[in-house]
Amino acid sequence: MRVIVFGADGYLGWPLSLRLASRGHEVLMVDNLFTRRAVTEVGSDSAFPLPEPYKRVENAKKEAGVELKFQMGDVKDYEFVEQTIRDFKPDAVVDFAEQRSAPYSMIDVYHSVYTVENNVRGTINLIYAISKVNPDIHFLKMGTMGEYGTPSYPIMESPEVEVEIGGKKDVISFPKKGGSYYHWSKVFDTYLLLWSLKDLGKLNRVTDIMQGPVYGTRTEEIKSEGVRTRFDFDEVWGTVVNRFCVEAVLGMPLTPYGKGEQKRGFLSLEDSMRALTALLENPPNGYRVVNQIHEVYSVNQIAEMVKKAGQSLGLNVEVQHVKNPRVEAEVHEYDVESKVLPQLGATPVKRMDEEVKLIIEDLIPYKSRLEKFRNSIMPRTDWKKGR
Ligand code: NAD
Ligand code: USQ
Repeated sequence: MRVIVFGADGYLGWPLSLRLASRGHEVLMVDNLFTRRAVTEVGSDSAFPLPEPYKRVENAKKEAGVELKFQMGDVKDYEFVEQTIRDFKPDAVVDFAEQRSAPYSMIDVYHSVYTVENNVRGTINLIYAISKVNPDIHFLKMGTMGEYGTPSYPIMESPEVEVEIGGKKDVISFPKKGGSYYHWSKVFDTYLLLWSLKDLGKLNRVTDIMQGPVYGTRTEEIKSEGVRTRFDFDEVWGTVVNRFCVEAVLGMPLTPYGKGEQKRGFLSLEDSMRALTALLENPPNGYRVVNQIHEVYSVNQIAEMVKKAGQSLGLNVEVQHVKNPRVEAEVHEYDVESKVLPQLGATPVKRMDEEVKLIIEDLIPYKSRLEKFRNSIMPRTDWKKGR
């Protein structure tokens, strides 16, 4: 296959590019390096040093024997997007090129507007460009499990559902409720994609993935420092499992927010790559929604796992609940249907309790680098007051 990965400099885009290229696919990586700048803006950096994109491509060849191409560019620029797709003639387009931090989207009005504009504009540009160049291109769009919110009804793996309102039945898009301006931007992406395919006929093949938070440092291709992916841990960009591992290494108490009983569906970086590759290598006819989660845990359960792993490596790990800066349910149901990936044989090969130990082992040699960003770790971005 020929695949363009938009957002290829990021946590998921880099390992996916490596995975696809190592399986013999031809990959064009595109990124505007927004995340690098935005992480610096909040006073932090990736845990592992991140070479410039062209250097990363060189390292991939030298250290992993993998051939990649990188192109600087912005998905907000329609002419660039259409021309890139026209020139490369992809079979599939992957879209990771979004502002992906919920806290970043809650800092103030400028960050909220930036998030929604960047994400929704990029999605509409890609819809139009694919439609104009070749509507048969498979559009693999990364959404998020947080689009559903935390409802008490089961979260079906279906784009639509039949409802009865006022005694009349009809079919509507599956109900969604974002928990941040970021999550709402993803809800809008999803509804636009479904409508553009179903009602407008602009696209013929879409996979819309509802992914839970990803954790981990390693994949089959990432075995040396020059090809590591970025790894965020500050209060704005770090996700919970990765943050807890850094807190453990730095001897800071782990920070479950509020009661810590909030649950999410997690997956390891390696399992995420396996699932994305299976979806790309098995494109749908029409619209396919995929709930990409493997392990459902509460934040308290994760804290216990990281504590145990840290202690087994000789670290002194405490857990200290902090006031929840977010507006979210801290106790809720989480009944998620996930059939598509098991049907494709993409079943998980990693377990969180084992992986967190490896993450901590990978981070320990970078302790003095992490120390420099210690002040960026405790939560400061409050959903109601901003930053
Ligand atoms: P990331 O921030 O590390 O990567 C996103 C990349 O997109 C960055 O390199 C950034 O520079 C680039 N980008 C942003 N706006 C762009 C634009 N306008 N033009 C070109 N490039 C642009 O994030 P990630 O963790 O790799 O997430 C990738 C995707 O997966 C996102 O859509 C995110 O919402 C989704 N997702 C991530 C997770 C997770 O746990 N990391 C979980 C669920 C969903
Ligand atoms: N949390 C803590 N303590 C912390 C950090 C987080 O208790 O120190 C809690 C949060 O309150 C939340 C949960 O952990 O309830 C998950 O938070 P997170 O920061 O790990 O993840 P989130 O903000 O939801 O966003 C991440 C990615 C985003 C992706 C999303 C998947 O940044 O791109 O869309 O995970 S999901 O959560 O399923 O929507």
